[in-house]
Amino acid sequence: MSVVAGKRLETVDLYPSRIGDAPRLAPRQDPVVWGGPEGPLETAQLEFYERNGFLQFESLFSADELRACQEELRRLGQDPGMRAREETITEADSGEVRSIFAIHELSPIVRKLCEDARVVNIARQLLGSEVYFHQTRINYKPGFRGNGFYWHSDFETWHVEDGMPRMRAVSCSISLTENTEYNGPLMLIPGSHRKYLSCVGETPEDHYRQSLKNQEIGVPDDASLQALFDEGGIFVAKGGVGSVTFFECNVMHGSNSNITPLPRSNVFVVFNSVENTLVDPFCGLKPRPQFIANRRDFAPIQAG
Ligand code: 6CS
Ligand code: FE
Repeated sequence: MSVVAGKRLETVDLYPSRIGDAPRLAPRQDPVVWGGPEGPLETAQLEFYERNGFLQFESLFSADELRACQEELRRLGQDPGMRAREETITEADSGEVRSIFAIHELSPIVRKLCEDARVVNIARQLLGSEVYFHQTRINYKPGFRGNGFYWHSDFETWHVEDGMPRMRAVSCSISLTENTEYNGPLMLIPGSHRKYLSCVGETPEDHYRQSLKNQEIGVPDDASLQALFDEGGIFVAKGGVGSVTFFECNVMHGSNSNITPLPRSNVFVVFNSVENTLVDPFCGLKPRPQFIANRRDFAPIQAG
């Protein structure tokens, strides 16, 4: 339920999920590319993103530029004070640091990267508006015992648990380490963003305490995943330090665990359109904490 100018308006739920007793794949009801030719992306890139739901840039940043961020990643990962904070999520089994959320609030060095014009301007063009941070995080995926992330659509979670109304957000993954075929790179199903999978299974209270370590609710059933895979296959977002992958909020993605000695550590920045700010969660539960879903600061990012 959202309230506008004192009137209680029912916010229509265009993307219900976790309420039925059977999964359902339905066409998305939103554009994929909201903007036009104004911006850094060429027509061919916009068409590729429209069709596939992602765009990869081999070296949007140089390795030299990311040295300070890599050092910050090491410092934060080893800082006992950081470990104790609610923004830090640890691996269920090894206890190693898995993610640090709201990283743009906790590290001016990483914030500068998140606000870099090279990524903000691409997000503005894809979303057709000014943008703000919905969520930022570092996913460490440490070597030897870095757990994976099961297949999911981010939008399904952000809609149901955070109250994100429409599919008008984009994630940007910036590689701080080599992302190889063997150390748990991001995997995407091309074209899966064009269908919305309504999942089965009720959202538990404080679901994030479990889902950020190992998501089991709001994930695709085997038959739906098979159908999406049969249609689009799997793209593996391999890349060196400084490679960047933009992926649409509803694209089905996941990543395997990492048993190699090589960490796969990326900064993830989620840009949301300022026209798509959060309303009450559609699951009817209390909103997730601010460090996971920004529902306070919708000021447009001033790109650096
Ligand atoms: O729930 C979320 O917002 C987080 N969960 C996953 C698996 N991807 C997006 C985000 O990090
Ligand atoms: Fe995700």
